[in-house]
Amino acid sequence: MEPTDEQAGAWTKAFESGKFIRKSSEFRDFIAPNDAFDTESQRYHLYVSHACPWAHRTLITSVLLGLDEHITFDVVDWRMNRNGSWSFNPEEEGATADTVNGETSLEGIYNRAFDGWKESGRIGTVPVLWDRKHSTIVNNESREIVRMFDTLAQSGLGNGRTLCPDELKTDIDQMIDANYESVNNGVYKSGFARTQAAYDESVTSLFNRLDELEAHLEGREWLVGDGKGQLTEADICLFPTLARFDLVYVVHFKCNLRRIIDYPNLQAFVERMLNQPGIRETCHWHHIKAHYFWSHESINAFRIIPLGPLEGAHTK
Ligand SMILES: N[C@@H](CCC(=O)N[C@@H](CS)C(=O)NCC(=O)O)C(=O)O
Repeated sequence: MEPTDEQAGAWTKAFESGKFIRKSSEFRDFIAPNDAFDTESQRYHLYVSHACPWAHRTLITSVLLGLDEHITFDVVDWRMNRNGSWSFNPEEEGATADTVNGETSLEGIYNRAFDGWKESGRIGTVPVLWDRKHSTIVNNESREIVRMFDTLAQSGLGNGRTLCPDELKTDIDQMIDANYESVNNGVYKSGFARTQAAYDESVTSLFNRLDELEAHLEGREWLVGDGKGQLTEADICLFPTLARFDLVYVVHFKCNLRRIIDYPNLQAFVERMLNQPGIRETCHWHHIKAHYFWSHESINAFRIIPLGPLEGAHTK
């Protein structure tokens, strides 16, 4: 997807002001019954990094919807190379080979789906949802992959559960939107800010939103729904960021006004999520911690990985 002139202008302004700008995802097809990307078992394959909060959303969704037997996945090495690319390294604990296409790097997957990808200077991100049938990428935007997994589950492949009931869809989307810029992307904007003003702005809005969420979760278990709420996509989209917060973002991205452990309701939310069957197994703390501190030389030149913290989601 090429940016419009208007977007390009806005990006230039944001770049000059020292702000971190996330590029939009390129592949935006959807799985739908009887469509080009039909709902079929064992047809789709995920490429993920266990370090990546966006990819983590898709694995959690697959587990909660009981899609594990229907969607296969491979895991890249936690080391992201200097140019921002991912590779496959089955020698690394918790990582795998590319079992579908036999590529050694994620770039190879993007190149298969998009002729001239390598020459385009783009960098392939995780997660990637691959279609074995058409040998192409269906989608590389986590929020949309999460939503289309619900479609797969509704077609009878999953355990009968939905994480996006029709009556809650508007509230779920509003909650995901409200957390995206301030929290999910907010930690990155804080960490990669190149001016004091850009950093101050991101950290302030990040913690304002965390304060709001702390208040919102008073007497509730989940973000959306009546009473104590019910587990939905809104929780899945927030959790990976909160789970990485004390372990990585507080130090590495300088998000240090408070820790999640200092927010009783947010900490209880993280623990509640970790206690859902199968979710703890999706949290690979070594991949998470080592990835960030090792990969971002621009903000951690000597790649020193801190020893702590002693307490946090990773110890629960
Ligand atoms: N909007 C995408 C963002 C995905 C993303 O940025 N993934 C990161 C890992 S956390 C990545 O692969 N980055 C590679 C790079 O930017 O070089 C989504 O939500 O799926």
